[in-house]
Amino acid sequence: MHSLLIPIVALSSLASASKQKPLGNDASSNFIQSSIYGRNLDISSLPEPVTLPPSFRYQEEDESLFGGINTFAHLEFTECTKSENSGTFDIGIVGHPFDLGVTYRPGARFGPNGARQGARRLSPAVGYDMDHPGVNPFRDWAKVTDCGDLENTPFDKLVAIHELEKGMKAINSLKPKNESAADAVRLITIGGDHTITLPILRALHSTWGRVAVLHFDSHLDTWDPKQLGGGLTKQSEVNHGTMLHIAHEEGLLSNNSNMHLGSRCTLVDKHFDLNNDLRCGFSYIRARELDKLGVDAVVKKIVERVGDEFVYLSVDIDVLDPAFAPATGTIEPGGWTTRELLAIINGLADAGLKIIGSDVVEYTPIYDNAAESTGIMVGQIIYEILHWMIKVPVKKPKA
Ligand SMILES: [Mn+2]
Repeated sequence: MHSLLIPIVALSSLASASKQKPLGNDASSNFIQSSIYGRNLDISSLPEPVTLPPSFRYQEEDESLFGGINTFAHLEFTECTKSENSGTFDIGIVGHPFDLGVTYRPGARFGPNGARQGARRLSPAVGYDMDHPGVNPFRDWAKVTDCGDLENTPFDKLVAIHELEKGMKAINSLKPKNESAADAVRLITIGGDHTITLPILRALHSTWGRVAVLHFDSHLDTWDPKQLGGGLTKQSEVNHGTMLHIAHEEGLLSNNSNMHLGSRCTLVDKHFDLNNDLRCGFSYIRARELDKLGVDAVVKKIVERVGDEFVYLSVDIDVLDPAFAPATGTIEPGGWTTRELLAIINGLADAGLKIIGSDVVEYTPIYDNAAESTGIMVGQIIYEILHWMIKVPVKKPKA
């Protein structure tokens, strides 16, 4: 109570002082009179409920930054797996709370909610930014929604992966809201460990066919299950280091246009890992090459390789240096900065690469710091990907 009174007293004495002794000319006097210092501020006279002045208010449908139930960037929630919601949105943010496929630190199942917490400061009401002049990706041609998280069992890895695939297929079968702009809904998935890319690619295959995977990751994730996990059981074969190998074996990947970006991992074998990676249709740009090439040359190399193919973007946040993304399962020092990653994604959007879907995976909130550095960064990456999808509407291949 006491602390509340002090500023009010201070403000009123300032106000009366300015009335008695106007500062300078009339203009500056009017300026002060029209500011909060020119009035006798009396909290008891404020209208109930207290509301912000119009310049600070969001549109009627917006939640305030702290009001309502938390969704990604305060977007509307849609039950995207339900067929009755066909034609109601164009781009969905969907969570996969799954981490049964990790080899080191567990906990990525809490990533989707952590990312929503990290994205609290983003909102359709303040959707413009200085790097994308004139574009608010939440209020452009596309209706963007938060689809919530997909059900999956914590008791059985293979069943869970099947459930994720089923959920993604259900969403993928919906018609978009703006069919004149794009003829399929597109999804940005929040992981979850990196295993989830496999059920996603399986679900998208019927719509897009083989896709070029742009894989931002410190690791290769094309390891042969026999090499990583020993191939002991079906359960052990599928994990967050083998899913791209399996996706290749299943014919889900482009023959020769896939790329790893930001690679710098340890290898199990002197030759086998890289040979198998090449066999799976990947080339790579190592993390350390960025310093010599620069962002523009990296973008150019990617564009030349991918060309006109449909692109699936998979961002494992361990592509970043642990300084920027400490809250992840399998850390590798020596990675890219957040600014470099965002600039590369922005460059790919400007080049018009045809992005058909995306995921941002391996965020494990329990290892984040008190400043939520990693969670906020995940939100920002998704915002950048959203700009890409808005900029490049994609048509399905003709049957
Ligand atoms: Mn990975």
